[in-house]
Amino acid sequence: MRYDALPDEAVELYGSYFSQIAIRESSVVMRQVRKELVSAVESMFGRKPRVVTAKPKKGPLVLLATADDPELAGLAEIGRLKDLPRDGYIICRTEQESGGCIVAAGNSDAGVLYAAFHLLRLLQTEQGLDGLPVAEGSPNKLRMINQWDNMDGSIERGYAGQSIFYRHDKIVRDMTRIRDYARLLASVGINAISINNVNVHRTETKLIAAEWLPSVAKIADVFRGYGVKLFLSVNFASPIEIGGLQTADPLDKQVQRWWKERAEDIYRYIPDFGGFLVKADSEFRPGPFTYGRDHADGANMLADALEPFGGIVIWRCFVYNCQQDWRDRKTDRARAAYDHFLPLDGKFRDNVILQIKNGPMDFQVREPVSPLFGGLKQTNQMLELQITQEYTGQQKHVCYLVPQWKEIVGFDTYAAGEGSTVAKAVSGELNRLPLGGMAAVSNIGDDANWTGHPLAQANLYGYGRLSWNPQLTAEQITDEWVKLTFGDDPDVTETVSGMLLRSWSIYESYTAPLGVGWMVNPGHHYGPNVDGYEYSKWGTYHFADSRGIGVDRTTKTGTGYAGQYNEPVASLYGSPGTCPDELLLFFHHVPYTHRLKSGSTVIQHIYDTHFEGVVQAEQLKREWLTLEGKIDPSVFRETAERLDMQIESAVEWRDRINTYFYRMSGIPDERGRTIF
Ligand code: BDP
Repeated sequence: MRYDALPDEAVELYGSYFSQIAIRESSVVMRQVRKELVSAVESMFGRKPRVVTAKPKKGPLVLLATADDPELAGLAEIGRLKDLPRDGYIICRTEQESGGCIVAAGNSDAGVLYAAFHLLRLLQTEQGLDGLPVAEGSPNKLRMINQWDNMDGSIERGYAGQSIFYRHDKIVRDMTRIRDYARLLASVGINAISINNVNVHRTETKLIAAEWLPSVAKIADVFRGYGVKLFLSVNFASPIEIGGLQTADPLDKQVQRWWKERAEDIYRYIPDFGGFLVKADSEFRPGPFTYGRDHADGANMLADALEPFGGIVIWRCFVYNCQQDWRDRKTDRARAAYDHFLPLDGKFRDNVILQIKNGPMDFQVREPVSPLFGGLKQTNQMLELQITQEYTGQQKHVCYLVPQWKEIVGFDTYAAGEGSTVAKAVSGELNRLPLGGMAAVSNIGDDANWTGHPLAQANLYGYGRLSWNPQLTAEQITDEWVKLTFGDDPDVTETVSGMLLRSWSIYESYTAPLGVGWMVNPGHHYGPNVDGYEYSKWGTYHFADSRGIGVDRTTKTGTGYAGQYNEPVASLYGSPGTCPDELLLFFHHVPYTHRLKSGSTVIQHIYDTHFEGVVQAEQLKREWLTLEGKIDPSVFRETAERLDMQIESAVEWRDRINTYFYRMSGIPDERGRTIF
């Protein structure tokens, strides 16, 4: 959204079209389309366009309209809109006698907005308009952001400053930053946001009460202009905490009535309110289990309250026992989501969506994909990703997650034979379900650059683009972001793209090996601590001893988790001979001398990747330094500083992990490098 001045050639080619814009401001969204386009055109072409509400007799011009607009009558291309989803659009060029016209038409106002952003992106990445016509629509009905913001201004797992929504237990008055956020989310196709932490504490519980609803409505007004629906995370125990009731039992008539009244209140203030996001019976949060009810009882009760208004319930599947006995090798946290939710398949109302974390544990650098995606057949589902880098370097390390997310959405669940990808399961296509999509935990705060690490912006951008179109490749998304952010100097684009695309695998190489996860400091989760989570109650173990390491999750001798997958995946993961190297220790307990498919032993792999990881982190820094003078000086400096922190931390990871496993196994490094 820099809208830098275009090169003369582009101004020459397209300037005349963009001298006139025809748009009817029939809604708040269309007003924002007009504003966005006018300011972008002014800044890119160096002059303000003339704005008209009806197509003038003579062109050239840019015409933006919804499908039903009479101005579009007779345009052949427009017919294609009916095959696209509600937020779909087409952009085409017509050359008429009266002059050329670029048409950006959407099935809805939001579609026109996305078309406008698409058009601007083409100009800014200097792709020009030769690729027109384009016709796009997203398979995902919901493309959502979850803020984990608290009203005191802090952000759970936030690494980029304080909340832009709250300060000192109040909603901010100045909404400028929120408006900018809405713009940037809409520019990549996001259409829903929940604005408070899934851990809903006392203060935030009141967001659904009359005291706060007028202010929440103001935030909703801002997002509405950009086609983004507002959701709130709710506390399942609200009827007790703020309703004065004795119980929150979902089958209790008073409780049901209480929630219905809350829904009525909310919709009075926010007529297009999206609905509730719920974390229940998880990590000390209240839920239906307290009353001997299941999660379908809980979700359906809220769904019934919202249904008359078109609202939905997004119910999280991150439900597990966080107080389990670490001495019990059979209890497996990885099994929990599937064990809890699969038996409830088909029992949820149509306006309930289950939101499932990408993996069975918790956003580790490497996990298998949750087997629930391939298990649920009759329940709306949504994929939950984490943009904020809780376990992936906390925005001090560069760790570009789009390649990880691509693997996740492309994972084949075999639920209905080959090709049953997670992307198809969550869009609803696989099981012909009405609702679905993707959600991700935001990585922004009030830092001037939004994300702390300047390169972490690529994760937010990438998530939006991928949730709009899961078919885009990581390379395409990266190329777009780098060009939009830094311009198109090939030295810069090649270097930054290369750094981003390798960064996840570099981070993985110096952290927990072979999918075992969890070797982080407890609590804050930054930096190495091999046994930090080993003897605690969180269900997060690696079982390393002097002979071997890894968690036996096979059906024969282990926890049985591998059996939650459909065939052939269950068998693939179920045997150490076929299990992919990168997930070996997630599924199997093996001796240090076990030979990987790569040819290396487990212990030698640990040494090699940890030495090499530091070399690679240093290489990232060297590459970045070659860009001095070609990048905005403050961005250059901030990134260089963070790369130094990354190297320092990678060295610590290398030394701790290598030393630990050298001492545990007593096996020296084949290459004789120094291990302490
Ligand atoms: C974990 C976080 C914790 C969240 C929890 C969740 O450590 O702060 O509350 O996930 O997703 O990753 O509910």
